[in-house]
Formats: sequence, structure tokens, C-alpha cells
Amino acid sequence: MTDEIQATEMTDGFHLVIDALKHNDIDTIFGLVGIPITDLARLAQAEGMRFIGFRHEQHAGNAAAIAGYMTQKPGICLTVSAPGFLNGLTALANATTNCFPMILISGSSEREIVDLQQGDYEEMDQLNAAKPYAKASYRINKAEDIGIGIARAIRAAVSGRPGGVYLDLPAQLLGQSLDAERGRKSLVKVVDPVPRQLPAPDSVQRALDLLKIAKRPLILLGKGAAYAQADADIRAFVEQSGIPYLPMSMAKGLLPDTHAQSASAARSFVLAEADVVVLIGARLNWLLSHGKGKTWGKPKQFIQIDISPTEIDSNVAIAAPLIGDIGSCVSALLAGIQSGFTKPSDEWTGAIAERKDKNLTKMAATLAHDPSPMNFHSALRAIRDVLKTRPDINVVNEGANTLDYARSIIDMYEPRKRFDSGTWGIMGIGMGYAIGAAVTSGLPVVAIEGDSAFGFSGMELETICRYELPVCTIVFNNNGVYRGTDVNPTGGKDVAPTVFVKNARYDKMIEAFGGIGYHVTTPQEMTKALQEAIASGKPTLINAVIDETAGTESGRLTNLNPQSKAAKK
Ligand code: ADP
Ligand code: TPW
Repeated sequence: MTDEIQATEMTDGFHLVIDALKHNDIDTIFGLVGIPITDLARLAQAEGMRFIGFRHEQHAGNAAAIAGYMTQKPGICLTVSAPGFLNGLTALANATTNCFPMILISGSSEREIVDLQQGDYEEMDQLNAAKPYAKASYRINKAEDIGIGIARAIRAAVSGRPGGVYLDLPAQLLGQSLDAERGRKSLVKVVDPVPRQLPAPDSVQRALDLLKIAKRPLILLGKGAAYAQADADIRAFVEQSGIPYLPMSMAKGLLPDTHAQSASAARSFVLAEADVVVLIGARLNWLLSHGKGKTWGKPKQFIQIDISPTEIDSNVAIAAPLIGDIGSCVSALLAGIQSGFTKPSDEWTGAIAERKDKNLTKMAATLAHDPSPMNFHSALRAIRDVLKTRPDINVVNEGANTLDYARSIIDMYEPRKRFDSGTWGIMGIGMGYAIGAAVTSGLPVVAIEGDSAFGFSGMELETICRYELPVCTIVFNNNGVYRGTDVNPTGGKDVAPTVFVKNARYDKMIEAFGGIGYHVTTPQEMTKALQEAIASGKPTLINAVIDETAGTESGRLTNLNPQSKAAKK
């Protein structure tokens, strides 16, 4: 009798997907339901996972990506087929570009109909569409392969250089049934998903030899260094070597921005003057002027630590590549300097300190102004002073001027607390990252958003309110993209391409969903509103009225605009 019952116990694709995720300690899915995955979301919740439902898949994907960055575990985004998948694909591509581990799981329509292009509901060849934008793409066709398929997706997302993985789940797979015992046995727990990768000893020696002859060394920390969670070794290497360092935007807080060796306030000077630069998890892409040109001034040699061998020599020749995981590479360098290293000369550190003092004094004077209407600086000064008292708070930041000014004015004190437009300079990460960060950390989030940037994901305020997340969104409202003063040269009825509705009240948007809105026009009001918002632990939005003339076109990227490039020729 017992044997008979056991023999008929069955499972199906839906259950196996959830079982396989849980078997690998994945406890949260970010997504948006519909055919064929609604029951998958329901089941996830019924089985004790968290399902966070969004209003648009791109933001669910961004939440998954940032969760992956914060935890080294792949964030999961679940979508329906074709349009839902495509909405999620932007986030997948952004995750791959930024080296964040995530898995986009999309339901898909019937293969035989899709492949013959017979016009199925939401028909699309999703697997091939995903391939160019993902680190890896897989489809599972048989229920007994779900265990291995999910294991493969997890390992692909987090091992080596992390990235976005696409996993295609055809509707018929989810409905397939399988003997429960066979199903259980088919699950795979990924062993050592992020293995250490030790650098070769001769590579370490080459790097140390170069570092030891450097006269004006500089360490550059990128978000790969923050991702690696090798915080103590990185700090020890910086402090014991005495080498000044520069954090890239998302590496801010890896060491507190107030650290004596931070050269952020003398950025242009150190980039131009350094003779040996140690890149730790930072690519020499556009954000670093490709490692050449005026920004980099005097000739220099690079030591580059990266897990991806093909990153080396991508833009300029690298004198000493160090391939391995950042923790292992940095601890090897640390051991090397502990057996003999002369700290950089007073001449070098003194020159940096002098520049820093000069620039910080200048910045303090700019920040001290109290213009009316409020500008980016005075608003950010108020925010900076409140955030100083809460170093545990996550900061999300996007926009043009809002991004550029906040990055330099808001100090970070703890690692992996700052999430921004990143490698693509993408707008639209705001609410997705904010939700992902709040859900993952259980701590408050302050999202500092240009009004244009906010618009890309603004509807997710409802998601924030629905899950009662402690997210305070600050909209820097200057009536448009970059600023609000452009005019239509024809004098016609349409406003200029960069201009929005004047004096919009974004605070009223959150009130529609039961959140708390604030409308502020002075730094004093900003301070009070932000303090209250954080203390409340509730979903809040501060509509901050910023001088509509204050912004510059493309913030600090004006030089990348084709018209300004052409003007220089
Ligand atoms: P940033 O934008 O802050 O300059 P990038 O995203 O350009 O940083 O660079 C991150 C780099 O870090 C990538 O080249 C990636 O391969 C590397 N990376 C990510 N994780 C690790 C790790 N655990 N160990 C070594 N390198 C890593
Ligand atoms: C997906 C182009 C770069 S910055 C920006 C846009 C539209 C908005 C700037 O205005 P905002 O900020 O947010 O009001 P501020 O402080 O200057 O007033 N679409 C995508 N990504 C990008 N980067 C753009 C468009 C862009």
C-alpha cells in the first residue's frame, strides 16, 4: 500500500523550479506575473520564498541585479514571454555590462509554433534574442533537467566575471510531470559557486617589482573591488602601503570617503601625475578616459587586478596584469609589501594633500552659498549632512547634474552602499535598485534622482508603498532634462525637447499610494524632511525645487555630445 502511494507521488516543472532555487539558498524572486509564470510566482510564495511584484519588468530586473551585486548570489528576475522578456532584457544587458550576477527567467511560448513562426501568443525566439546581451543563455526542455539547468545558470552568473544569465522556460516544461523521487534526486546544489582564483606567483612578483620602483603610485578602486567583499584586505593594503587611492563611484565607502589617503578631492591631479597605477576591479573604459589622453597626463604604467584575463590590454598596455579574484590578489600583494616596502615620498603625498586642501576649501565655499531658489549644491549639502549621521543607509543616484554633483558631495562610509547609473550611464535604475537594496539589506534607502531620471521608473512608487519599504526618493525638480529653461526656437506651441511640465508636484504621486510626500524649496526644509522621512521608516518622496537654470547639458559629459565634439574640430 505504502509502496503504491510512493510510486504515484508526482511533481512538476513548476515545483522543480522553485525547489531548485531554494535548494541553492535563493529566497527572493523579483518579477511580474502573467502567462505562463503566474503559478510559478504563487508557488514561490506558497513555498516560503519572497516574491516582489513590480509594475514593469525592467525595474524587477534592476532590483535583481543590484541584489546580486550586494550579495554575490544571483538575483532572480521572473517575467512572461516576448514583451515581458524584452522589458527585462534591458536590465539583463545592464547587469552584464556592470558585471552584476543575475538570472532572467522568462516563460516562453510553444517551441514548435515559435520555430515555424505560426503566430503564437507572445511569440518570440527569446533564447537567441538574449544571447548577445547575456553572459550565458540556456533553455530547459525537460523537467528532469531543471536541477542541472538552474545549477548551470547560477554558476554562469557568479563564477569568474559575474554577469547576467538568461534562462528560458517553455510553458510546456512547467506543466511536465515527473516522479517526485526522481525530481528530488535531479536537484543540484552548486558547490563553491564563487571559487577563489589565485594569481600566479610570478605575476605577483612582477606587480610588486613595479610597485616598489614607483615614485608616485596610485590605487584605483572600482566596483569590482566592492563586489569582491575583500574589504579588510583592501583596507590593509591601502593603509600598509601608504599609497593614495581613488574610488570609482560605486567603490565609494569601501574605505570611508573621509579617509586621509583618499585622493578624491585631487582626482585630476593624481590621475595626471601618478607614474604607477594599481587598478583593482576597475576597467579602463570611458569612465576613466580609456587610460589615455590629457586626463592621464604623464606617462604611466599599470598594474591591473581583474578576474577576466581579456580585460587586460583592452585600452592600453598593462605592464603587470594580475589575474585572479580580488581577495586573493590583494592579499598576495599585501604579503609582498609586508616583507619590505617603502611608503610613497612626502613629496608625492604632500603635493596631493595640498591639492586636496585647496579643492576642499573651494568646495566648502561653494557649498556654503544659500541661493534662492535652491541649487544642486545647497540641496546636496543638506542631504550630505543628514546622511553623515546614518552611514548604514543605501544611496541610489541617477540623473546628469544630480548624479555628478551627488557623487562628489555625498560621502560614503561603508562598502556596497552606493548604487548608480554605472558603466552605461543608464537612466532608469532608480526605483528598481532602491527596491532591490531595501529588500536585500532590510535597511533604508535614499534615492537621489534627477526629475528626468526618476520618470523612467516612477511608477514603482506603488511597489515601494505596497511592500512598505523604507525608501526615501528625493526628486531634484528643475523642470526638465538637465535644466528647465530651453525654448522652442520656432516659438511654436511645443516646448523644447528637454523641458517638462513646470512646477510638477512629484510628492503628490506617492500620496496616491499612501506614502508620505514632502515639498521643499530650501536646504532647511530639505534637512527637516529628510530627517523625518528616514525616522519614519515609511515610503516617502521629497519634491525638491531646484533652480531651473542651474544644470549644464549632460552634466559633466558635455564633451561627449556630438555637437561639442564637432565644435572642437
Ligand atoms: P568601475 O565602473 O567601478 O570602474 P568596472 O565595472 O569597470 O568598475 O570594473 C569592474 C571589474 O572588476 C571588471 O573588469 C570585473 O571583471 C572585475 N571583477 C569583478 N569581480 C571581481 C572579483 N571578484 N575579482 C576580480 N575581479 C573582479
Ligand atoms: C535609458 C540620456 C542622460 S542623463 C538624462 C538623460 C535623459 C537625464 C538628465 O536629467 P535629470 O538630471 O535626470 O533631470 P539633471 O540633474 O541633469 O537635471 N535614456 C537612457 N539613458 C540615458 N542615459 C539617457 C536616456 C540621459
